[in-house]
Amino acid sequence: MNKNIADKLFDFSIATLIVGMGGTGLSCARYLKKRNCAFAIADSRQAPTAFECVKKEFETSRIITGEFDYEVFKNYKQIIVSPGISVRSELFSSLRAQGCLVIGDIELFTQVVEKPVIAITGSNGKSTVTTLVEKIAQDCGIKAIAGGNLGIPALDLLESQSDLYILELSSFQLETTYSLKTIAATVLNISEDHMDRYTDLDDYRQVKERIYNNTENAIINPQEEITFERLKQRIDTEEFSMILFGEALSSAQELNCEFELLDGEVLTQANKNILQAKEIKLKGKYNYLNVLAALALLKPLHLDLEQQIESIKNYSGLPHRCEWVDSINGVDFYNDSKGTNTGATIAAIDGFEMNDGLAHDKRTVILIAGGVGKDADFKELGKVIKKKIKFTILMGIDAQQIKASALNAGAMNDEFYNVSSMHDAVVIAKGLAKSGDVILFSPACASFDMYQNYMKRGDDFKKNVLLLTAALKDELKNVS
Ligand code: UMA
Ligand code: ADP
Repeated sequence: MNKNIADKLFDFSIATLIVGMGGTGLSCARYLKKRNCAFAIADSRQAPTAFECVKKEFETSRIITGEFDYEVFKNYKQIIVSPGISVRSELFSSLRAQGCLVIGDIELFTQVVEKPVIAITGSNGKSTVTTLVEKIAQDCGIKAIAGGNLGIPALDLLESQSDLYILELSSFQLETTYSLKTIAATVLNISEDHMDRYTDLDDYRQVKERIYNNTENAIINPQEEITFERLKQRIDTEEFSMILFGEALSSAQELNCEFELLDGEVLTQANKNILQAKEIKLKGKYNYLNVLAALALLKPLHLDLEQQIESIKNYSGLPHRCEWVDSINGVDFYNDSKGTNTGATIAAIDGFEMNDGLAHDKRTVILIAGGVGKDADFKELGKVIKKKIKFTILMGIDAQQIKASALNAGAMNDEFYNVSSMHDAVVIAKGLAKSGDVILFSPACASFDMYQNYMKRGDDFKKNVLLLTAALKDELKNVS
């Protein structure tokens, strides 16, 4: 941690620059206005979407659009940068060198929040765990609210005057956070993502690990070995406890996980069975681990176990995460549009193996994937496709990279189809499917080559599936 920055408090009497006019920028502007802190707001787009709204709502503030200019920015001694903008550029390095405080909205939130905070990061499962922790806490009678990367910007959460804040944090947000204090924090898992913003996987991992600075309880899956080892080294010099969750390992590797998944079927706490996987609506091994992580994060609150278990049983997950869409002629369609990196898509594919007890040599999954790969290495996904996928339908700008990785792993050329629209992807997938097959849309890529965001992309998949299944159901009716 950079001690100098962590010790520096935000000063509401100094004119501040907000960079980025998206959800984060607007939330910061509203918060500073409420605190009577003067600010300017900048966006590198000439005409950002929120421009008119910003002009109306913050009429006395300076609005700066177009390419970022050091000569303009250097007039501000405090800058709050939105997560989509990298602070590793020369511009921000120069500003920091001038003594300028460059932070993100999470740092400001941290400095003003007065109630306990739980923080969650990781490459996959963040939103699922964050919303599950929120639901369990609420069902146990706590006034709790979740936000951050999940959607509601952190500073907006303060309006709710909650007693517990649960933050989903991205690596981008952690880059500009210095003094976060939490009662529990976790890096759920690490797999390649956002490689267009980091030098390598360890650079990305180390940014994620900042979430453990100043936590009372570090929650970790010991199978995330690099992070686990680093935490073990820190425990001698920093004051925190470690709470472990994960799959039960062979006795030789016994690590004493307090929250454990036994044989992929039973969830235990301190060696006592607390829940059967089949009682949980979320499916797949990765989701059972998500449940264990949620319980571990909540442990410091000493909630009633039975109430927590009831709450978990009633949780049916978020849309766009392995969401069942429809079924026709024995073929099920699943929307996993939030599968935006290879780790997520591999977990989703493996989830079907767990759900139905299907051996993948039967290869019943037809995968629709592709989009913006964010400089990812698709090698592992290629191997999984070769081993476990019957046919793969690809679209988007990095489609060919996925195909090349699978071919390298030994997959056959005639198992691949290239399409340029979601409509074609769905129709071709259905044409290839036999009764008992699953059509899984899990792109392993970001959406912005074809869609505004992953939600619009998932909605388009669902729309196309439902149009197709409605037409096929009509046909069946007419025949009978
Ligand atoms: N902008 C510039 N210059 C740039 C890049 C962006 O001026 O070089 C401007 C854009 O023109 C736009 C604004 O910045 O007006 C957008 O800011 P932003 O990209 O930081 O996005 P926000 O709307 O503030 O949303 C952010 C998170 N987005 C990103 O990290 C990219 C949202 O996470 C988060 O929900 C929100 O803050 C509230 O905390 C989304 C996301 O995609 C879901 N996150 C990534 C992920 O989950 O993988 C990290
Ligand atoms: P995030 O917020 O980190 O993107 P989500 O909870 O939204 O994570 O899940 C996104 C996708 O990641 C899911 O649809 C699923 O494919 C995959 N996923 C969820 N949890 C895990 C996990 N623990 N490990 C690996 N993949 C996961």
